[in-house]
Amino acid sequence: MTSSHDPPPAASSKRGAFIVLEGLDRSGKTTQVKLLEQRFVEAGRPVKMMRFPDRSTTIGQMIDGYLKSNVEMDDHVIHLLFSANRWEAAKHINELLASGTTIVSDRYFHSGIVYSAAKGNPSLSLSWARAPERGLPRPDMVVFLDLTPEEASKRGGWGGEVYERAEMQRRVRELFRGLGGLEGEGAVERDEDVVVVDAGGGVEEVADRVWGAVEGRVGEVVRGKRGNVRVVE
Ligand code: T5A
Repeated sequence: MTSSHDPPPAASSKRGAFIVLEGLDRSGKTTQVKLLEQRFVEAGRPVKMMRFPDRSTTIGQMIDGYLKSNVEMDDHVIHLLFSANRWEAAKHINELLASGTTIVSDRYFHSGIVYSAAKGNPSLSLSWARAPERGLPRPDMVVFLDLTPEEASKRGGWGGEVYERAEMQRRVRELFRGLGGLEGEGAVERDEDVVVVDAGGGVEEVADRVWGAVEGRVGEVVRGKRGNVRVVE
């Protein structure tokens, strides 16, 4: 059950909203994306849940092998595969949004740039990492579910994949908080699409915070105030 805030407003504009949830590994993204999807379903609004990486494609299977430490790859190569995995879905994303379907996505390109930059490879900066993402459909809002690596690691199943190490997760969190306008360690330029939401506490409590963060933006999209889908610049 979802509630405490108003449901998504009735549509007066044709296009759907594009909302992305980001966060550390095991921060509760999948749980919250499902609850957000349910909120739209209950309101009778067309909605589609997506997740990146999409491990079902050929490229996604290569990514899966890397994440499970079955294959080694150069940092730039795996970065470009993650990006290619989004480009595989770009046409479908645009079609869904244009047909009025709202997309709620479990990770998207901000994970791509932040996780790669968090590796500390001097030839893989945030700006280098962003280049292959340029031209992808741009989300209307990106919610970073903020949880400390210590709290995330207490949740089930942490530690099995290649980036699930405390130091890596700490750097990822700092970069995301920097993008969201909160104090981070390095000079990270504020990204106006990113908002930081506290992911601590119960599932329903977090769901209400997420909806509180996105409902205004969803309303703007359905009232036609945000125009057509823009692209990542
Ligand atoms: N990556 C990804 C890149 O490097 N570049 C990219 O471009 C992209 C897209 C895999 C890795 O790929 C990297 C980032 C990652 O390291 P993934 O498949 O999304 O990415 O893997 P995870 O982030 O680990 O995804 P998970 O599904 O495992 O975690 P979630 O979705 O964050 O968490 P969720 O909802 O499954 O919950 C985890 C556990 O916590 C419980 C749940 O029941 C579950 O057991 N839980 C809570 N417990 C207490 N309180 C709450 N509020 C809770 N919410 C959930």
